[in-house]
This record gives sequence, C-alpha cells and structure tokens, in this order.
Amino acid sequence: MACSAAGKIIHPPSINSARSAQKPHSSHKIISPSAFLGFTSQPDKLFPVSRTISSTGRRSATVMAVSSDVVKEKKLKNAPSSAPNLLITKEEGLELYEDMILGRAFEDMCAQMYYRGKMFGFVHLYNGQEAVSTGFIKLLKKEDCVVSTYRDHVHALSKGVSARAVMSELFGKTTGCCRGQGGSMHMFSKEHNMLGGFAFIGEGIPVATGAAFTSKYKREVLKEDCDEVTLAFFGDGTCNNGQFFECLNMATLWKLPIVFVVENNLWAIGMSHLRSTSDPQIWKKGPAFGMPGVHVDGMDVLKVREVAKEAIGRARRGEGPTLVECETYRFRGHSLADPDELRDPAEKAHYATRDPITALKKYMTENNLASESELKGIEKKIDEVVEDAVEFGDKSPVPARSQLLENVFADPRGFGIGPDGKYRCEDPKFTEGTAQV
Ligand SMILES: Cc1ncc(C[n+]2csc(CCOP(=O)(O)OP(=O)(O)O)c2C)c(N)n1
Ligand SMILES: [Mg+2]
Repeated sequence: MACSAAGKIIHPPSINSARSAQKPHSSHKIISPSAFLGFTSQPDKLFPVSRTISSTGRRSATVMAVSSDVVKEKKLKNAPSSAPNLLITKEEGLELYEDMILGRAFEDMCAQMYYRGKMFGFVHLYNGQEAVSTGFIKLLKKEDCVVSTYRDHVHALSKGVSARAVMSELFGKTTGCCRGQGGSMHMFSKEHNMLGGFAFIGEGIPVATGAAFTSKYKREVLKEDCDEVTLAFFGDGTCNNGQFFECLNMATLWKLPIVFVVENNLWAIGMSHLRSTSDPQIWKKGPAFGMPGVHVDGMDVLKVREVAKEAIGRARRGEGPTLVECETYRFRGHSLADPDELRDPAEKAHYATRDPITALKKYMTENNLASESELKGIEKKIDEVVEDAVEFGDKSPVPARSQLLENVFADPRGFGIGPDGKYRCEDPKFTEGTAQV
C-alpha cells in the first residue's frame, strides 16, 4: 500500500456517478491544505482549524479535509534525509499487521461457529474494516475509552480484550467478557475501558460523549491527572440519527476529548448511504459544529493512523473533538443472517481489490519492513490464538440460572431466581407473587 498508489479513492461507476451528483469531496479532487485554507502556519498539523468571528458574532471554523496527498506530504517533510521515507517502523508495522490479522481470522472463525450453532442472535462481522479499528485503537492508552456498535468484536480485540474472552462471550459462557450475558453486540470490559457494543444505532454516541465529559471533569474540576481520550465508532447510517448531531454539539460546546469515528461502509443494512443522506460527505458535519471534519481512506491503515494520531493528539491536548469519516467497506453481509444479495457484485469486487490487509502486507514487503515468512509466522500464531479461543469457549461452563437476572435491576435485592428455581420479586408493588422462569 504505497500511499501514492492507494492515494486516490476510486469508486465503481455507480458510486462515482451518484457521488459526483453530490459534488465529490476531497477524495476525488484532492485539495492541498494551503490551497484549501490559504493557511500554512501549522505545517505539522493535518487538519488545522482556523476560527473566525464573523460580523454577526457567530463562530465559524474553516476545516480542511485530509487527503492522501496531505499524508504523503507529511511523510516527506518528516523523514530524515538519510532514513528511508516510511510512515512506520518495522515494530509498528508488525503490530498493525498482527492486529488486523487477528480481527480478520477471529471474524472468519465466528462465521464458522455461527453456522455450527455455537452462537445465538445476530452476529455482525467486521471483515474489510480492520484498518479503521487498528489504525485508531492501537494508538490508545489502556485508560482511554472505546465505544462501539453491534459490529464490535474487533474493536474489543484491538483494545486488548482477549480472544478467549470475546469468543466465550459469543458462546454465551461465564468466561466471556460479560460473563455470557451480553453476547455478540455487547462487548464490554471495565479493565480495558471498552465501554460496550450497543445494539441500537446511535446509542453509543452519548455514552462516549459522557465518557469524554468524565475525563474533562476529572481534569478540570477534580484536578486529577487525566488526559484520557474517548473514541466513538459508528456507521454511516447512524449519522442520520439525532443523537449524532446532539453529541457533536455538546462535544464542541464543552471541548470534549473525543474523536467521532465514522466507519462509512456505504451501506446501512440494505440502504445505500447515497440514497438516504442529503449530503453524503459526512466529514463536512464536523465544521458545521465547529470541529475539524476529516475524510480518510479507511482501507489504508497507514493513512487512518496518521489522521488518528492528529485527532487523538488534539483531544489529549485539550483542544476538543474531531469528526473523522473513514471510507471503508464490509466484505460480508450486514450480519450473518444476511444473504448479501443487494449490493452490486462489481462494487464488492472493486473493494475486494483494496483489502487493507493485503495492502499493508504489500507495503511492508516492498519497503523491506518484513519478509513474507515473518508475516506468515504472524498469521500462524494468530490461527493458534483463534483456535485456542474456540477451544476455551467450548469448554467453559454456561452461566447458572441464578445469573439470569443479575445486572438487570439497579438494585437487585429481592429480585432473582430463588432457591426453589422460581423467579422472585419481594416487592409486591412491582409484580404479583412469583413467576415461573
Ligand atoms: C435505533 C435503531 N434503529 C434501527 C435499528 C436497525 N438497524 C440495525 S443496523 C442498522 C443500519 C446501521 O448502518 P450503519 O450505521 O451504516 O452501520 P453498519 O451496519 O454499516 O456498520 C439499522 C437501521 C437499530 N439497531 N437501532
Ligand atoms: Mg454502514
């Protein structure tokens, strides 16, 4: 994935024509930062915001979109003349590769296990979108928070939740990260500050905003040493939900340390983003709320990482939120119950050629950052990790019946399964008597 090669985002004809009707954004016609902004004073920043107060007193922010050319330019500027001109070190590249391989192999295994009846309910896989999770989450500290959607397994893995804990959760076992009570759409780990997958779309955005508010409150009111950042991941379809707009507003108003990461995979189940959204350039909604809006090629982990560095750094320095639109694609149906017959085969084939893992492999081998056999070694290691996770989940016990109502009520006293195996509620006003569960 040489940046220059992967730099221009090319859409299949149907997408191109629909997008051009909507005035294509920077991915098509790349605007250099200086040309776009007339702004050169912060060359080390990918997306400077220049605030002005207009004559009517309204704040306005001029924000540029990040294009692959900007990343390329940054690379050239930062590289010492003697060193090879690369965006990552060998160690960083290997870490990114391993994380993306883990995400892919884990999800492929989920598909197998689902069809073998080991999992229940809906299971939404992340294949194709790995560059977004890896590019962002691998830059975080343990104390930083991640909020995801129902497509959450890989975000949890990138954040450090073990493959065993995620697989067991999917199997509904007590060893799962939610003791088997959450399942596929609700990966949560207090230890890793993975604040959950959320099944209702848009539901996680206020939770993430609240987490970012907590960090700010700790730092500014409680005077704690806290520079934590929260990442909120969600899809293109979710950006038409009101909670998205409410949270963008609050995040700018309170200058919260949050990055809103939109994984624009062009589809919301079977609804095309282009058919359902008045302005499909989601990144533009950032400036409308006074924060930088950035568009990046979400199939290129190195570009995602460059943008993520800036956005996370900005949040950590107390400079406020950023909206990042990652243009990506899911390689499988919406969920494992979706036969995926709606999307155009040409579109799928197009994005298959831009597989982010293949691209990183190419970049690493072409730049002598790793040999084929080193990368194969990682793939083998990850296969073992995933096999082990399945074995572990399989052998783990199912929760006891008494666990059924735990964590359901805020105050569980008097609620639950009694020793007689019946549901009991000691508050007569709440329900009448006992009910058989
Ligand atoms: C509040 C709410 N309304 C509707 C749904 C049904 N639903 C589940 S996924 C989805 C589409 C979301 O698409 P997008 O945000 O693009 O995420 P993607 O699945 O592409 O990752 C919808 C409408 C829901 N889960 N929650
Ligand atoms: Mg989508």
